Amino acid sequence: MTKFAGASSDYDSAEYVILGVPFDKTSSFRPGSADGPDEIRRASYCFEPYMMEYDVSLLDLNIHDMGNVSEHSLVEDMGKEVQNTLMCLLNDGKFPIVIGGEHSLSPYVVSAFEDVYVIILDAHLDYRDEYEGMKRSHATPTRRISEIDIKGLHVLGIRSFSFEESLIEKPPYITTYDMARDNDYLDDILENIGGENVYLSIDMDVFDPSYAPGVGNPEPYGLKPIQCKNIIDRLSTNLVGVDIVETCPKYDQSGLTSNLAARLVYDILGSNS
Ligand SMILES: [Mn+2]
Repeated sequence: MTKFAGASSDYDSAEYVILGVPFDKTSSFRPGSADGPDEIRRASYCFEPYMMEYDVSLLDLNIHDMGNVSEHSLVEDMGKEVQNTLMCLLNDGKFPIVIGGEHSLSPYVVSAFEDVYVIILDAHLDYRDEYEGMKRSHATPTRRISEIDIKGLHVLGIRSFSFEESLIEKPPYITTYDMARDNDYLDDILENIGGENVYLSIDMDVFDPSYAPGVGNPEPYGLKPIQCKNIIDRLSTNLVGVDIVETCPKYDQSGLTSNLAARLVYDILGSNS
């Protein structure tokens, strides 16, 4: 397996640990995100290790790539392995960077943390209680995360939800921000979070499909990559873990989506270090 660029540390000395989750079994429209982790690793060699905006080199950071979790047919089995692995990582004081894989993995990752705010970047609200008969699905992660004991939840980039979701009364700590129209959103969120720990989940479909065409459910009118980078830079050392999900290489002929996903990993490392 190709390791993520610059991930040359052994586990014990690593501060950051990259974990792939090659799972897409609940994808309803365009499956293929199971190939995301390895494609993002390949794309990671596109960039200079030195990150000019942070004045730090990837090669000076302690990063370990522990490879992928096993392949599973059932979302519950994938979840069990992801959650157990994350508990070990957090117990060992690591900063996990989880690359997917479909969005169903995120609640399992979040449930391993204590006392975090969660920020989700996604085109879709994903607040259904179940989808196609499944409680654990790529279409329900926001709902499942809202049921975990967390400090608060902000969902940004939303431009799609179902009629049924529009009728559900959402807990007051869930706020959705239309980033294209509300420029004050980030100040509000940072004020709400204060100096607390933040877990960030990035669904690649939050970006406009012109920047990230290779996703399961592309949704027009999305974010520019620089908007996401601004969020990462503002969160910076508040971050304690991230996932980057839904990169689907089969629909990514240009390679732009895996390229952007890999660059986000660089930015998270650079901004947090
Ligand atoms: Mn989505």
